[in-house]
Amino acid sequence: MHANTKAKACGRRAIVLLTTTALVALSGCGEGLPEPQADRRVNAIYETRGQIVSLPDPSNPTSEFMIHHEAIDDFVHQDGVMRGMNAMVMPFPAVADDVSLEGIDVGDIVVFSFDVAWEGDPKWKVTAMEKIDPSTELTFRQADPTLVPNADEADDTP
Ligand SMILES: [Cu+2]
Repeated sequence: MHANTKAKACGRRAIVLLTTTALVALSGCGEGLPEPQADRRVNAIYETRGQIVSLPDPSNPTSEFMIHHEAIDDFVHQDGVMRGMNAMVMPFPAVADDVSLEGIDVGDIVVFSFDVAWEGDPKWKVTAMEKIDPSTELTFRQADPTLVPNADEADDTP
């Protein structure tokens, strides 16, 4: 039942986020395209905006890739419940092979996607990243799942 809940969440995310990056999500959900890492099952993928706080530095093993991201209202937690993710400074320990951080600097405003694989290692991975207008004003607020369109109906789908 637990696995079913997660599979449902995965399908829903892929449909909601039908952007170019959603194609990556679909492959991660095991529908259609082959999964690049067969042992890392992706539960969902999310797109949000954020500001680069720090970049990984190969010469400093303790350095981290940190992004101050906006709230993700439709974020589904490991228990399958959509409680959202508040705006936060979040470490991203992994970046997909096809995502380049070249030209990305601390302070840049970006739109990016990351996938979530609760039982995977890493648990989340950046799957897309693009700089946006540096004058973009980000909003750092608490998550509010009630803002997600049709969230209730989707949760009740058999
Ligand atoms: Cu976060």
